[in-house]
Amino acid sequence: MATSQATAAAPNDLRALDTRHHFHPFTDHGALGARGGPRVITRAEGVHLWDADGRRFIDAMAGLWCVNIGYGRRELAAAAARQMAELPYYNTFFHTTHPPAAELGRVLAEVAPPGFNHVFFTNSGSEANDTVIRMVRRYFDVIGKPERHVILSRDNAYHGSTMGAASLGGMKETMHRQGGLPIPGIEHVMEPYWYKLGGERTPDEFGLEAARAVEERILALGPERVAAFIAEPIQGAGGVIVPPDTYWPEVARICREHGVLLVTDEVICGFGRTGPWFGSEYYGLDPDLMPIAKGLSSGYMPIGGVMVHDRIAEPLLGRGGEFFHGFTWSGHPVACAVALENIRILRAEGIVEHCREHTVPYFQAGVRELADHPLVGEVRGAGMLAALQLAEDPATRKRFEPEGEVGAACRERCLANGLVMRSVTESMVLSPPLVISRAEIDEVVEKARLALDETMDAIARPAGPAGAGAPAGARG
Ligand code: PXG
Repeated sequence: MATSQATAAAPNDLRALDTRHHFHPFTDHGALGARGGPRVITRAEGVHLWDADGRRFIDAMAGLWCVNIGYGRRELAAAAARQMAELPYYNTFFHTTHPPAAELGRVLAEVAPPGFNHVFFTNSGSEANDTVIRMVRRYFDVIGKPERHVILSRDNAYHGSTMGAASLGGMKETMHRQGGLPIPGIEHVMEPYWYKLGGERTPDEFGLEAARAVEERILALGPERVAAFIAEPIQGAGGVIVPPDTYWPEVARICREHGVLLVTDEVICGFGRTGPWFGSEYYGLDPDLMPIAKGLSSGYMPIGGVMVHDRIAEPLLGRGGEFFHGFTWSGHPVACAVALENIRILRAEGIVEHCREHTVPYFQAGVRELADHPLVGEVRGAGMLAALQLAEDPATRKRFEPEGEVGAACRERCLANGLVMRSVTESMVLSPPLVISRAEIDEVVEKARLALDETMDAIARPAGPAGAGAPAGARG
């Protein structure tokens, strides 16, 4: 295999270089320096990663919830190379298109639920969600209801990091503390996180209560002012929050009754992550818009988009005139070619269906074996998403204080054992490639148990806090 200049350098030289020049996303650089600089990942194949020191990790996060097809599919590299040689770039403005954008639009309409026949291309999930804000407001202008501009979202939601997407997000204690967020016209309601917020109520009671919080806010604002409600079918970065069964049917009813558009953020849930192709299908939802990204290209190229239902597309395209919105790379030909090849392989090999029927039950049963661990208060999940909720006292759902330390310690124990599993405060989250095998799932579960045991030992040891040696941040 050809060795690039970067991978030829010694790991410590790379760490030093990186420390000198690289401003990382969501990173406390003080903490990064204290641990001696970043991990340097140089190679990946299937569900495994290798670092510059030659250590192997099993990637139970599929990168950042995105490498659905697994690493190392040479066909995707070949598709990119072919497209770069043929037409590396042209734009989709000014009454122009090119074969990869036109074909990807058709293929997306085939895999999406009925009625989703149009896509607006972006380069990321954040841009997709910024597009949602502009598109939803434009839609209500076009249909003569310009007062419907408020968008509802949820506490602790993650919808991206641009000004609009971060405002849609509900990360109040972190993201909204910086830079004057949220922007006006965005409101947040309770998330359906039973373990944390459910108190004495049953999950079903709490699910209804969380749904009715959406209705209460709509009524408080005045339904004639509310444009849309945006939510992930299952919250990912918030900690894999699977809502109680009562939640989604009630939210869908509420949106319908009050004329509020339903936007299901499919950036993580799309492309087989929850079992069916889209998380909306998992819950039988009938959304109006679906932002997508991540699994669209399995992370091999940056690309996202907003899938638009006919009932929204028709007024916007038919009588909306020009929508003053778009990006240089909207429908980038190389990104579209790679996404096309990704979807072609997912379909040709039946990866989504095989995963749903064979891998999901094995994965969900495997992670649920960890429910008996004394550190685990709850195991939740659906499809190829799961979370181990750590708790100081599982019997009473008592959470660790301060929030995040034990999760971060557990994450470090996972990494030390060659497992990539993220922590979101006290939720250890999993989102492996859809192509993971049963033996590899066994490896994940085994390593996760070992990390839990070691975390438990570290807490029990009086000298040294549980989080010692872990980065200070709760994100990891
Ligand atoms: N929506 C959802 C539901 C996401 O999870 C975005 C939008 C934004 O996508 P882009 O492509 O702009 O990043 C995301 C992204 C984490 C983590 O730590 C999660 C994401 C991104 C980075 C880190 O879990 N999700």
